Amino acid sequence: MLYSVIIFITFSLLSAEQNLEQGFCDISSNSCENIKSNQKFLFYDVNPPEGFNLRRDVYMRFAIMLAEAQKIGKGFSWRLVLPPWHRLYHWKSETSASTPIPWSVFFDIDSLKSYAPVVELHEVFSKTTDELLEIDRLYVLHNFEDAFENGVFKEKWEITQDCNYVDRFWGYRNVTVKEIVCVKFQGKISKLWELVALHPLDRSVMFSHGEIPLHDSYGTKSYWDCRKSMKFNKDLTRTAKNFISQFLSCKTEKCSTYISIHWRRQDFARSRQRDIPSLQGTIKQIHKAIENYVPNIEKVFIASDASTTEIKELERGLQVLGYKVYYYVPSKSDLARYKDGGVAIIDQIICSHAAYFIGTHESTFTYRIQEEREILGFNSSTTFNRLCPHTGKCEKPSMWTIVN
Ligand SMILES: Nc1nc2c(ncn2[C@@H]2O[C@H](COP(=O)(O)OP(=O)(O)OP(=O)(O)O)[C@@H](O)[C@H]2O)c(=O)[nH]1
Ligand SMILES: *[C@@H]1O[C@H](CO)[C@@H](O)[C@H](O)[C@H]1NC(C)=O
Ligand SMILES: *[C@@H]1O[C@H](CO)[C@@H](O)[C@H](O)[C@H]1NC(C)=O
Ligand SMILES: [Mg+2]
Repeated sequence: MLYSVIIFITFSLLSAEQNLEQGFCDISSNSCENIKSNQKFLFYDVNPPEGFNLRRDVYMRFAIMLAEAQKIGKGFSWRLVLPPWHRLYHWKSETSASTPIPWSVFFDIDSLKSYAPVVELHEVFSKTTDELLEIDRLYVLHNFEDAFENGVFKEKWEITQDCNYVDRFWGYRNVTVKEIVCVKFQGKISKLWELVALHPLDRSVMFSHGEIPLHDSYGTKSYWDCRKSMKFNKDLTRTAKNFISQFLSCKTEKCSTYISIHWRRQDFARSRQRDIPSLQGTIKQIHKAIENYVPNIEKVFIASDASTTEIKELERGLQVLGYKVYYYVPSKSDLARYKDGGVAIIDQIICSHAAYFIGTHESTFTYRIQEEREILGFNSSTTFNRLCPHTGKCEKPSMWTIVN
């Protein structure tokens, strides 16, 4: 399926190049400029309420879509534009509120580029001679009302008349679009090539609600190759490593000196009370895990979005049992530099290197730590552990182990 679509795209690319050789392209648009550089741009955005870590998964779907197509298509010219980070629901501090943040603040762009053909939006801006960046076509994706037709899930899409796109364009006012197409969509992400192929002359397309298409295959080698390329920004890694060596007495990748906990609170504690323990329950479970699995450890690192009051209470409870408790509190200047997103990543890196990790059930923040530990080569039994509710069942987390 993917194969036939790629052939179609290659054809359309050829015809555009022939047009160029014959010396015409649409002067009224800036497509001449783009044809010259022979690059086409694929933009996307994600449903505004989604958090940082779910967005990382959406990125992987698109990055894999382009990387796989690039493997097959000769002269592949699409570039994935990294959508700037803007006004995320969980980002409460002032430093994160104002301007859209490029991916380089959080990730190692060279490493991303080593896996997939990606560019930052500011790189696209710098190639745009007009004052306005005008995207050729925006596909606004939305779900079918009923995912199951006669009880079966079928991949499909359908162009519809109406849909809402409240202009956001990652917070930029100087980005706009020529045409908007509304599409009901369900299925794997590579199926988006069918939409792209509808208008072979488009040089730039955008998909809104990028979270709707699914991974072509989750947990495969391609998945992990892409995941491994998502290295963090070097400053963030250095800051996390300094903390680990200074406070947690470890200078190696796989530490044996501390245990780490991701204690997800806030909206999670409110909406998923049945899945998480009380504060006292959390203390007991940490104590029990240490006794059972890493009895020589006395240092506990806590990553959490809890209020300071709650964290202090957890700290006191653990201190009473004889543990030393650590958590990362950014200085004012670190917060200004790394923003809420970077601070959360530093928490994730510190959790990743611990001898033993306990996460929060079905938190994507926890999932990303688990993947990081798989990449570091920890025994999976030290990674796929969760805090359990006070009563009722406590299913073990699914083990998504690495494929090299
Ligand atoms: N610094 C820090 N921030 C956290 C921590 N846990 C959660 N957060 C913040 O809260 C956000 C959590 O949202 P998501 O990234 O979507 O992850 P999630 O809400 O746990 O998972 P889902 O809602 O199921 O997708 C993070 O992006 C952080 O901004 C933590 O341990 N440390
Ligand atoms: C749009 O505005 C931003 C600043 O708000 C600027 O950096 C960027 O270059 C502008 N884009 C274009 C195409 O002029
Ligand atoms: C991983 O840990 C488990 C439980 O401690 C142990 O049984 C298993 O042998 C370990 N696996 C490896 C590959 O070390
Ligand atoms: Mg979330």
